[in-house]
Formats: sequence, structure tokens, C-alpha cells
Amino acid sequence: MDNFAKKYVDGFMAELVARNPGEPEFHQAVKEVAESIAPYIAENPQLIDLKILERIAEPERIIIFRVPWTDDRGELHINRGFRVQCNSALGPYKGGIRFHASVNLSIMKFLAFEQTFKNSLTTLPMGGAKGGSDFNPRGKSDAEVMRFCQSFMTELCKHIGQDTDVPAGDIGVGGREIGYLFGQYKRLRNEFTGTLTGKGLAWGGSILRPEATGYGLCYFAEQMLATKGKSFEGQTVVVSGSGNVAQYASQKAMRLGAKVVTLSDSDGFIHDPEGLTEEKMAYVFQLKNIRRGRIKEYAEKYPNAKYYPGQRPWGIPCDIALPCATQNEIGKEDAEALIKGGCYCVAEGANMPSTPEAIAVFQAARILYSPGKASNAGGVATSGLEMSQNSMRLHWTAEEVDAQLHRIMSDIHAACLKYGTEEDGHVNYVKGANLAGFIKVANAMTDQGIV
Ligand code: NDP
Ligand code: 2IT
Repeated sequence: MDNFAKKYVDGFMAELVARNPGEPEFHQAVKEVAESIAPYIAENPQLIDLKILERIAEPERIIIFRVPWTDDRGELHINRGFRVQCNSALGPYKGGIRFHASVNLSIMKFLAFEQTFKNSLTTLPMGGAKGGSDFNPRGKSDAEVMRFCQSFMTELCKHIGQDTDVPAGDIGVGGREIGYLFGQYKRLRNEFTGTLTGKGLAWGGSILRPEATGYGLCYFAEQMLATKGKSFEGQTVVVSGSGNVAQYASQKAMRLGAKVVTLSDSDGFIHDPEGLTEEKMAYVFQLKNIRRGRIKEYAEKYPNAKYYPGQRPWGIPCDIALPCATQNEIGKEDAEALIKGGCYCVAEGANMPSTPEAIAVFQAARILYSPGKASNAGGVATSGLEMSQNSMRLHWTAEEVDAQLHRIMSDIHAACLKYGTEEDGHVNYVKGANLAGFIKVANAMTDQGIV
């Protein structure tokens, strides 16, 4: 960074940290964007006067609410609900809902901030938001999850709507939870609208939305690989997570000819040196989505696989890594282990899975590395397609949705190349994604005046 950029970022971050103490994930996400756009700001000083980044980093609205619910034994529990409506310059607020014990204001704000740039990159008219609760769905019965979702929506329904804010899934929120949330929204508001995405196919959902984040990730990674004359064919792929994104990323990578050798959850990872097959994938879908079991059971079912409790998969040699679990799951040493193991492409399915120190390792090694806001945007993009279908009151075919998803991921990749190609030809996808996402939001905010 040159002198202006460093001074700009330091000054901006000092104020942001003082104003938002104790929010490390939020600081981390904002700093990465500030660093990427500082040279552009230097060339466009009106953006400093208009305080565009300061405004994006101050969410338009934050709603925090009590969520009381009763478990199957009759005991009362109190959780905290959040919705961070970060930016509506490009369209109605849009972004997922996360149910996980770790959810707090910092995590909600970082995710809503990231979503604003991601949604801008999709080319679709969507603002950025995120919501969730510190509710832990693990071990809860369907009836408990339903009562929790109904209580959560009883407050949230006052703040969302098809033209206002359209939530969807994220960690701990899949088809089951979206169903309970939608049912309660419809009951309270007495309207059948597309206010949530990720709905069931029979009641307004888009075909391919469940697959979209993982498939889109692989479509994006294909484009990255193509810049080096490579493809997934014959490559060894390490995946973290075993939820929605990990499952469909693994399935697509496998179908594109790769050998996917790991999956994980918060308790550990499995290494299957022979790689996933369609039959093993069917088992994983059953294990995780129907029985809601743990990934270690994979190694009991397939004894050639080994379970590593308490560890993450980054030490397994691979060509391509697809982190699909959670934020900051790849630290500096993990990144070094990946490079040492031969990894030359990291495409993020999760949101901010790499720490800044890990990103620095990838950048220094000049490998292909894409940030989640570019490579995992296929999920929210397909949510945008679900909104379009709901507005038109019709359904597109799988071929139509898949073709649009392909096009959108290609367009995002092209935007990263346009804004992120450095003098020596190396593509800095972080810079490209942040700059492309920012410019569109900044221009819209400039057009719309001081609001
Ligand atoms: P799921 O709840 O379906 O799966 C999450 C997976 O990650 C599980 O295997 C879970 O293991 C693991 N995990 C969660 N938290 C942690 C943790 N703290 N440490 C280790 N492992 C953890 O969520 P998704 O697959 O939907 O989301 C995964 C990531 O992808 C998230 O970062 C999310 O924000 C991002 N994302 C999701 C999109 C979507 O459409 N769903 C779109 C774009 C990004 P365990 O069961 O042990 O908790
Ligand atoms: O992080 C994300 O992009 C999501 N969880 C999906 C959001 C959405 O609105 O589909």
C-alpha cells in the first residue's frame, strides 16, 4: 500500500474500532474492504467527502430482540434474535439467517457487511442483510425447532417483506427451518409472498436453490482453474464442513472429475483417500440431512476412511481446497500446511473462512485464491432468481436456473479479473471482488443522496 492508502485505512479503522468496540469479525471484514478500495478512493476523492465507506459500515438498521420458547420438557429458554439491515442502495435487504451458539452482534454485522458486496457482485437488485440467533439447533427435536422458529418470526415479521427484506438460510437454517419460518410469517401477515427464499418447491421455492451455493462455488473455481489451463479433472480436493454448502460443492466437484477426500464438522474431519462416490454422497445426505448425525459416522460406515477428532482437514495433501464450514477456519499455519501439501487453488464456500494472516500466505505464494463474497455468491444469486420467479408467479426449469447460475458466476469471475488483475498478470481476487462490489454500491449511494 502507498502512503495515502495506509493513512486512509489506519485512520478509517481507528474510528471504526473505537465506534464498534469488541467486534473483531466486523473489524476484520471491513478492514479487508478498506484496504482493497483505498487506491480507488485516492483517485475518487469525492467518495471521501461523501463518506461512502463510513456509511456502508454503519448498518441502516439493526434489530435485536428476545426470543422466548419452551422445550419439550416444558422448560423456558431465552435466546437473542438479530437482523442487521446493512445497505439498501441496490434493492431490498437480502441475506441469510444463522442459528448457531456462536452468533453475536459482531458476527451478524460482518456477515451483513460482506453480503452487501456479494449481492452487488451478483448483478441482481439486492441490498445486504443478515440475521440469526444464538439458538443451537443441535440435539433439538423438530417440535422444539418449530416453536423456536415461530417465536423468532413473531418479532422478525414486523421488519421484513418481499419489497423490504428477504431472509434465507445459512448455518443451522435449511429447508426445515425456512418452512417453519414461512408458515408463521404467512399466518401472522395473512399473505402468501416470496418474503423468504430457500422455500420448498411446492410452495414457491426455486429448483436448484439448495444446490446453488456449492454448485456455484465449483463453477467459479472452474473459471479460476481455467486461467491456468486446468480443471477439476483428476484433482484431489479437500472440503471442510458437511452441511449444505459442503455437500453440494463435493457432489459437483466429484461430478466434474475430482477426487474429494475430506469432509468435517465442528468435532473433527474424515479422510477418505479413495474419494467420495455417488453412493457415499447419498449416505452423507442421509446422515446429515435426515438423521442429523455426525461426520465421524462416515468412518464407521466406510472403514477405509479415517476420522480425526478435534482436527481440521488442511494438513491433507491436495490440489484444491474448498472451505465450506465457517469463518476463520483457516489460520496462518493451516494456510502454510495447504501450500506445503501442494494446494494451488483455494475457493471459499464459507463466509470469511480464511484469517487475514492465512490470506497473506496465499497471496505471497501467488496461488489461486478467491474470497467467499465472490465464489459463494451463487446461493444468494439463486435466491434472487427465486424472488424473480415469485414476482412472476411461475417456475423456471432446472436447465434455465442452472444456465443463469453459470452466467452469473462467469460474470462475477470476469469482474474479479477486470478489477483484480495486477501488472504481472496475477489475479488478486480479493481486490477484484471488493472493488467491483464497492463501485456499484458507491455509485448507487451517490445517486440517491445523503440517506
Ligand atoms: P450448515 O449448517 O448446513 O453446515 C455448516 C457446516 O459447518 C456443518 O458441517 C457444521 O458442523 C460446520 N460448522 C459450523 N460452525 C462451525 C464451527 N464453528 N467450527 C467448525 N465447523 C463448523 O451451513 P451451510 O453449509 O449453509 O453454511 C456453511 C458456510 O457457508 C457458512 O460460512 C455460511 O455463511 C456460508 N454460506 C452459506 C450459503 C447458503 O446458501 N447456505 C450461501 C453462502 C455462504 P456442525 O454440525 O458441527 O456445526
Ligand atoms: O451467505 C449467504 O450468501 C447466504 N447465506 C445466502 C443468502 C440468501 O439470501 O440466499
